[in-house]
Amino acid sequence: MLIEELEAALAAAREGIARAAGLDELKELRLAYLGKKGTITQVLRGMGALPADQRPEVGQRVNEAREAIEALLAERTAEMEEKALDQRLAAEVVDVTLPGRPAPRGHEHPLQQVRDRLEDIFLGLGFEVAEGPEVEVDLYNFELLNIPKDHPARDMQDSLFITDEILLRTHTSPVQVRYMHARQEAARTLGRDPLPVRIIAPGWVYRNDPADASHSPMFYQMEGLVIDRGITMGDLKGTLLEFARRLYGADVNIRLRPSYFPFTEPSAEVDVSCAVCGGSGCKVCKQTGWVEILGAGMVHPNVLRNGGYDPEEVSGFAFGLGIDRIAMQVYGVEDIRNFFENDLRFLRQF
Ligand code: 2U9
Repeated sequence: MLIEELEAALAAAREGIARAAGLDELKELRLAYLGKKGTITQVLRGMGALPADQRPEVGQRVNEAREAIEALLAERTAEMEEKALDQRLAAEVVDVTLPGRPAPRGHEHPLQQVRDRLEDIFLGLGFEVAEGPEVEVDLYNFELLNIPKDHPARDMQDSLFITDEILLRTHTSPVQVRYMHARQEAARTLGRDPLPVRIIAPGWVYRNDPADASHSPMFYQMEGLVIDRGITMGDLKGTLLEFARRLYGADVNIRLRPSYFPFTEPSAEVDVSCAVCGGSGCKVCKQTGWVEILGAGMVHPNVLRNGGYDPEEVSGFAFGLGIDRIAMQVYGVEDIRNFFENDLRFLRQF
C-alpha cells in the first residue's frame, strides 16, 4: 500500500519536474515532495505503522525515491540556470568593437588665438613675455608713466577706481614699469645687466566706457618695450614693419603718422597697408588703403628715469595695440561685444 503510494508520488514528481516552467516552480515541487509536509516525507512517517520486516525495503525505496527526485530537481535547476544565464548574456551583450561616442572638443577663444600668434611673432624677434597685476596703484598706472594729475584718463569717468589710489589698470604699461624696476633691482643686488630690455606685456585692461560695437569696459591689450644703448626710431620702424609682415604677409608696408602719448616722445600712430585690397581701397580700409593697427613712440625721458634708467645713456621705443582690434580685423568681426558674450554659435567659427 505504502509502496504504491510511493511509486505514484514518484511518477507525479517526475512529471511535475519535467514540466516545470521556472525555478520558482521547482522550489514549490521540492516542498511538495521533500518538504516537512511533503508526500515522500509523509510516506516515511507512515512507516511506523508497518510490520518490522517490511520496513527495510520500504525505507530503501523511500530513500531511492528521495534521491531520484533530488537528482531530477538538480538537473532541471542547472538546466534552467544555464538557460537564464544564456539569455542574460545575449540581452546584455556589449559590442566592444563599436566606435566610442566622441567627446566634444573645444578650442581656444579667438582672442587667445590672436594673442598666441602675436606672442609667437615677438618671441621670434627676441622679446620675452612679462605679466603683472590687473588691480594697480595710481603710481604705476599713471604717475610713473608721466601721466599728470590733471590728465583726463585719471577722471572717474574714464577709469574704474577701487579707492582713490587703487584702480583696475587702464593699460598694461605698469607691467613694463614694474619690469624695469625688477631689472634695476637685479642689477643692484645680483650684479645683472639691466640691458637690454625687450618685452611684450599682454593682458586685460579696463576703462569706464559703456559698451558699444567698438568699445568694451574690458579689453585685451598688448604693449611692447625695448630699451638699450643707441635705440632709435629706425629700430622702432624696422621692428614694427617686421611684425606687420609676419602677421599680415611679406608684401605689406607700414606708415607712421605723428601722434601724442604722455609716455612717449615723439609718438606715432602706425598704419599697415590693407592686406585685403593691397592698398587700392576697399571696405576694410574704408577706401584709404591703410588700416591703423597700433600706437608707438620713443620712451619719454621722464619714464626712462622713473624706471631707473638714465635717458642720457639709454633710449627706447614702446608700442601698444588692442588684441581685440587686431582680432576684429583679422576675422572680419564687426562688433567687439561678440568676443565677450560667450555665444557658442559665434565662438565655434574660430
Ligand atoms: C612704458 C613706456 C611706454 C606704450 C604705448 C601706445 C603707444 C598706444 C594704445 C594702442 C591701442 C592703447 O590698446 S590701445 O587703446 N597704445 O598707442 N602704447 S606707446 O608705451 C609705453 C608703455 C610702457 C614703460
